[in-house]
Amino acid sequence: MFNEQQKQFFEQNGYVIAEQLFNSEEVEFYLDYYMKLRDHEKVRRDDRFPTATSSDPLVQYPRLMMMHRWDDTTLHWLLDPRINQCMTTLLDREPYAVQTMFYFKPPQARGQALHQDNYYLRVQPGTCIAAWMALDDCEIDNGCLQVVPGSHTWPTLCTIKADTTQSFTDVTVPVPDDYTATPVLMRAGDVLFFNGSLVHGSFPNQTTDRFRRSLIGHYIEGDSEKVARAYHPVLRMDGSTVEVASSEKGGLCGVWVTQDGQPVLEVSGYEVVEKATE
Ligand SMILES: O=C(O)CCC(=O)C(=O)O
Repeated sequence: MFNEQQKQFFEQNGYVIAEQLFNSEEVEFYLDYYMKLRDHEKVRRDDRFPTATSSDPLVQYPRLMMMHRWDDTTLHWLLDPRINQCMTTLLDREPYAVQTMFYFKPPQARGQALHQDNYYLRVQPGTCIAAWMALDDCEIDNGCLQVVPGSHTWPTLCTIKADTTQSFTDVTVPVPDDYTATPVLMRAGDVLFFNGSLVHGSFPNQTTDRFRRSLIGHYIEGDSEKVARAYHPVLRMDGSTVEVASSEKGGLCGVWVTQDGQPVLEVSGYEVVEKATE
C-alpha cells in the first residue's frame, strides 16, 4: 500500500497519507453509522472539556471514545487488514491497537491545539502511531489537521496553556518560529498515518454548514513495553489481547532553550498527565 518513497517520507516527516484507502461506499456507511451511534446507550462521549459554554457545538457533538470496546463495527475498522498492512510497512512489524475515537467537528466547532499523542499514551520505549481517516473532505475552512513536519524526532514536550477560544483542549506545546505547521488537506476515504511524537492539531471549523468528521485509531509499536493504564486492554491485530505493562503517570519532558541563537530542546522538565484521552 505504501511504496519505498512514501515510507521514506514518513521516516523524514513523521506522517504520510494513504489516499483513498477506503472507498466512497465505505465512507457513506461510516458517516451514517456514527451519526446514529452517538445516541447509543453505551457510547462514551468526551464531554469533560472544561471550557465549553452551552451554545458550543461540541456540547451537542462531543467526540466519542473507545467505541471498539463494545462495538464490533469499530473494532473491525481498528483491525482492518489495509490499515495493518500500511502500518506494518511503516514500522517493519505489526502494531498493537489501543484506542478509537470519532470526531464530528460540526460547523463553528473549535479546533484542537498543537500536541503530541504520546504525551497522553506514554508508550515506552518508542511511541504510538495514529490512523486518522477523513470522512469528509478536509480543508482549512472546515478544520483540517495541521502538522509540524519533522517534529516526530522531538522528545515529549512540556505543555503550556492553549488558547481556548480556538481549541477545545486547554494545553498545547510551544513551537519556535523556525518551525511551521502545515495544513493537511485530505479527501474523504484518505487515511493519515502519523507518529505519536509528531506535533499536530486542527483548525476550528469556520463553516456554517459543513461537518469535518473523522474516525481515528491509535496503535503502539509492537515491541512497546508500557502504555498508560487508560489504553488497556492492548490488542494484537488479530483481536487477541496482549499483556503490556502500564506506564507511570508522570514523565520527563522537553523545554526549548536558546543556544548560539538557535532553539534547542533540553529534557529538563517533569509533568504528570492526569487526562489520558487523546
Ligand atoms: O481531528 C482533530 O481535529 C484532531 C485530532 C487529533 O489531534 C488527534 O487525534 O490526536
